[in-house]
Amino acid sequence: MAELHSKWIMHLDIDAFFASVEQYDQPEYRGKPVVVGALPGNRGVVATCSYEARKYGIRSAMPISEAYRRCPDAIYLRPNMDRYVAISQQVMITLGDISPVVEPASIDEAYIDISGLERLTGTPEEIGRLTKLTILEKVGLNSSVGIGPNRLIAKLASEHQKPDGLVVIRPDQVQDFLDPMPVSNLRGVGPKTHGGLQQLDIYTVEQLRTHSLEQLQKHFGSKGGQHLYDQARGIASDRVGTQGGRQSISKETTFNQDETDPQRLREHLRALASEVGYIARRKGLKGKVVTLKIRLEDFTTFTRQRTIDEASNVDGKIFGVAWNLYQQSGFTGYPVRLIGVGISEWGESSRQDDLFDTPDGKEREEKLYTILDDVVEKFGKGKISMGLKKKD
Ligand code: TTP
Ligand code: MG
Repeated sequence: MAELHSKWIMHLDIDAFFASVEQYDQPEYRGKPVVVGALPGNRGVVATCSYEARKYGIRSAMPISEAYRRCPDAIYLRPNMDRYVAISQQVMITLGDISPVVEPASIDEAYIDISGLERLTGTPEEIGRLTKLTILEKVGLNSSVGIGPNRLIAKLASEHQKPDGLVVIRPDQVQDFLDPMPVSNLRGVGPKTHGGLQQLDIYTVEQLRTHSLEQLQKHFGSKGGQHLYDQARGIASDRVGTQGGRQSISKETTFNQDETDPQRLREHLRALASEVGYIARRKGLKGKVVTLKIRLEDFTTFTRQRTIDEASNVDGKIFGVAWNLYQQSGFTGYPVRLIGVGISEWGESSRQDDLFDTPDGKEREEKLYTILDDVVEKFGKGKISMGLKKKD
């Protein structure tokens, strides 16, 4: 009977998203190294690249000059964000045909609750296969799918066999799946936490598991320690749906002319942090995660996040972390089109995620579009299309 109540969460992520769209639109690019981002000879970075280009060691956020040094013969393209946003919507709507409970997590990834679909559709493996095939047939893109008892396992499973992966982890396989993984695969393990773990000689999840909750909390704070402790045991949320209430508070500035002066960026960040702090205080919210957002002149967008020891809505604290993230971002000196700062993961709010209960038909579509709006907002479609028109 227990089986009846167990949850199956699926995570889907499109392979080399921007580059795959380009290869789909231009068949002559297929099977070749394609790099989307800045053009060689300019200052800027790689947004993403095809798997053929990854063989040369090219990666997201790498300076374009370095990518060019590694593979001068690659096809270098500027991003076409309007097209990617349109395709993203197609992906999300197609996923809505598989299950009514779809939560877009970024422009090319989503969590899907597939619990209870076994009777209709088949085993989790069959649902995963069908999903990949449907996305390929309807949207034309390859994806990687992970399925597991919760969000963490689903996400790690989809990352496990990229590209074109399909990995299903049953509850009794979770520990064997996690144990050999480097701790850097876990959520919230940025450079700081990673350094702290290395100092404790913790490199794998199995090693992490030998440390008590108290030990981990001593080193990584009460929340951070708990999060590591839980993840090492495969404990995570299995909720999928729209989030109840606000997920984050953020403010951003778009410059008329790309900004490179660190002092001016610093002043902007300080002002933005103050606005964020002000709104948060009015709402009675404190965030545990500070996010810095940077958009470069080619519209590629990068975020850097840090979890802070104690949830905060203090301007100076938010600014301090954001500025630090900027200094360590690798983007100092690059022309910046937009800079933003936000806080999320509320530390002092009892508001819980509100699962939407399998709505159907029009209502379901409306909810999907509402979620999509959030995705679009995150990637700033309005500004992107205006900017592209101006430039092209
Ligand atoms: P990802 O899913 O992280 O990367 P990807 O789809 O290109 O490759 P894969 O999933 O196979 O590893 O990101 C989705 C898209 O978002 C990516 O195609 C380009 C864009 N992007 C940025 O603009 N900035 C970034 O820092 C990253 C990582 C991606
Ligand atoms: Mg992807």
